[in-house]
Amino acid sequence: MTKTKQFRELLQSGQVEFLMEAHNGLSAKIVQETGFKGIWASGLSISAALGVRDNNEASWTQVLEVCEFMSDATDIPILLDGDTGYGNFNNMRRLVHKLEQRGVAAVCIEDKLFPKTNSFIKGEAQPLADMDEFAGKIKAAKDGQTDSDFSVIARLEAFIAGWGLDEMLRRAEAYHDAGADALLIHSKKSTPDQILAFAEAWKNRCPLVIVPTMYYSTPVEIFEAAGISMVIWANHNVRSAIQAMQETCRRIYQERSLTNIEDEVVSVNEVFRLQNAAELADAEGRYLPQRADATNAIVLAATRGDELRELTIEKPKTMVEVHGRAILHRLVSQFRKEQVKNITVVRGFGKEHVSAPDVRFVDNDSYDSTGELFTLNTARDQLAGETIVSFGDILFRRYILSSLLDIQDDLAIAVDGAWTERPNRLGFQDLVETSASHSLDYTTEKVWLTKMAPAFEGSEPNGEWIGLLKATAAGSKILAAALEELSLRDDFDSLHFYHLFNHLIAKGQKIRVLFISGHWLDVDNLDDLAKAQAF
Ligand code: SPV
Ligand code: MG
Repeated sequence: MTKTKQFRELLQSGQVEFLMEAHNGLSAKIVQETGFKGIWASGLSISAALGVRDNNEASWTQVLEVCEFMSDATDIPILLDGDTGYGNFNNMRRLVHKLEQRGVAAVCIEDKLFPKTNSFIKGEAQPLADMDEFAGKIKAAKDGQTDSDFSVIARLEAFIAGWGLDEMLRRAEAYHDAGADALLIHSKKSTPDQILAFAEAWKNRCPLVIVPTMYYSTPVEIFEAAGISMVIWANHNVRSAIQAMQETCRRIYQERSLTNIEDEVVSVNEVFRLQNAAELADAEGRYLPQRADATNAIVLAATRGDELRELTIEKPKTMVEVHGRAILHRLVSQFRKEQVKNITVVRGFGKEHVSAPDVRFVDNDSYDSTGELFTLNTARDQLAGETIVSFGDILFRRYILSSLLDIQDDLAIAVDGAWTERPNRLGFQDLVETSASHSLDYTTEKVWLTKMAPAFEGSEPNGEWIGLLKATAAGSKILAAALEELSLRDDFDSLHFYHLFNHLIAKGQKIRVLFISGHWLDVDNLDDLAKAQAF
């Protein structure tokens, strides 16, 4: 049922109904969760929550924005306290138009002058609107609505301004004739006398709405017996929020600690629940590319790094420090940031000097006489599930790893398309040829590895592999099987990664290429290390 229809049914239900005040999306949601069937978007509360006075200091569009948040957060109807309509009949009909667009079910306007003041501040001193002018405003609002169920309520302020029942009835008649769907009878007395006298005289000719803020001790049965249609609890959420915030602030300020307050405020999980964080998590499952729950990493860190000279006399290059932090530790922390948690490091040279928190170690004790594939093979049983394989001497920007993790092809490698800007390594690079060259003209076409080699003769490579490989769960199985096959070769001890990739390509396996331009380096020698300090 539309919110406008829900509201109309509340007005005409034949029993007393209640609206509870809200002043933002959060409080509106709490009102709805509690079980209330409708919301009073209070001018006093909204202005107070915005930190301004209830004197039309917040512009009407600012109030509208708040209403939109409240409406988006809830399914029950909202009655906006529209003050005096923020201008004349013309402003009023535009307000109605905008409220309908934002899903607000009804508006109430009071017969005072713009800018108004809250009824409980010097009420008698506040001039009333000209009755006919106000009736015209009501008529314009009714004529302007496009949804026939939208409700316009005329609020009478004559009692507040010190007038008697006769003036109230005279005005009520005029506003009723102008088309008001209900009348809000306001009183600032501590007893309900004025309200009850009006209700008796009015004889139920249209629904009556009341705001018992000042005559709060009156039992609801009295209103029921008087035939009141709707009671508004007008400001009690903002008042209770103020009290809670004052107390919490005072305690934290005085105690300089959160210890004692923690049990007295809601948990952050309650905040997330009210924000419906669960729905977003659900939607992420439907709309975002899915990463495996747990990704493994194998870091190949067996080699010494002879060219780093005195820095690797005892420890291998993976433990050489860049800005006071071992390369391995940098790698491990980057993996953790991307939720790659199960990390295996293959050690070799200086293994007793290789350490990192919460990682598993396996050792290639014949590191001196074996190559990359042998080292990887040492950790072959870790090639299960989604896995990153990384050299232990590289540094790279975080996006490179996260982009690689987003790729869902079985095998993917990061390739530097700007490789010619790197120093020549005389045959120690992993140069690649790809199905298309690196281009800044991003297309959706995927690029695949066609060959990897330390040197190219007669053709130009398209880039250099940076030493990062990602395998999906299926890709890990493919890698493990290929390693097993290659391990049967006599020359397995001397094989490199390019042998593995070319072997896979020859078997028809596709290996996806993620092109990057720089933003990484490997640390092979002292020059590299100097560059790494500036990385
Ligand atoms: C409000 O809640 O802003 C009202 C009701 O207009 S009262 O404060 O009682 O005037
Ligand atoms: Mg108000």
